[in-house]
Amino acid sequence: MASEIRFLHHPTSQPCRAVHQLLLENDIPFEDVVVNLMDGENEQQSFKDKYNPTGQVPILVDGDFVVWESPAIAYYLNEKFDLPKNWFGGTLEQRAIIQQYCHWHSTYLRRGAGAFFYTHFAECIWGKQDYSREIAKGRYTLDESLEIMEAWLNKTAYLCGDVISFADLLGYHELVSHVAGKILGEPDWQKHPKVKQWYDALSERPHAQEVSQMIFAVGAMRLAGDPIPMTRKTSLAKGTEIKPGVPEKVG
Ligand SMILES: N[C@@H](CCC(=O)N[C@@H](CS)C(=O)NCC(=O)O)C(=O)O
Repeated sequence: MASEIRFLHHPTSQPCRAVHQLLLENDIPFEDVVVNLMDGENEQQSFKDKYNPTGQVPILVDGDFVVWESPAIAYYLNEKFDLPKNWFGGTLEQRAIIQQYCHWHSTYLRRGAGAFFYTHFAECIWGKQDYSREIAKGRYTLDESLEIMEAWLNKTAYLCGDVISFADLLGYHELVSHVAGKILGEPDWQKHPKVKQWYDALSERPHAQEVSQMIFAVGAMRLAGDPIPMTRKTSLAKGTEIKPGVPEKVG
């Protein structure tokens, strides 16, 4: 019997949660491997050599085969386990639109993660300083993304049509972090009612809450003013930095 696939992830990570939910919703058996992003396990050269040169999660290991980047992992699962057609599209057009979303997601909505990262994690890593420019940049990208999502959701119930696809899990879990960290709230929902309706529907899906437990706990800790025990130097959202300059404290 083939050995189980291994899913390397961290529950605070948006793309990890999207893949995690796909695995659970489809009853795919897997070994659950949490990578300790908090102390930089993923920054060890041995980790990068073995799994992913970027040091990021999620990562999927299937025997000798390793794949990273959440849409690529989800696509691999879709093909390997012959998942229902809704996840990656049943027609050429649906497949193209879902791919379109995945590319848009990583260059637009994902970059908005800076608003959450710099509000809640940066101080724990680099100490108190002015992160307002980074937060503003993330916030701007997030607002633009919400506008685009609202327009899509005005036409169809889900981001890529009338059935749920992997695009929805990606988009949903990106917003979950912002909700947990109170970056997004009532004024945003009022401006984007279709996004809110979609977000609420996604929240009702099996496993949506289960995979989001830790990010809500982390959001609550930060809002209570508690520091997160995180010492590593790299960003949770690489590429969101306005300038790579890191204060001396990092040492
Ligand atoms: N484009 C990647 C993004 C992955 C990503 O941003 N992973 C973050 C967690 S949310 C990470 O592993 N960060 C660790 C680090 O940068 O040190 C995907 O979709 O899989």
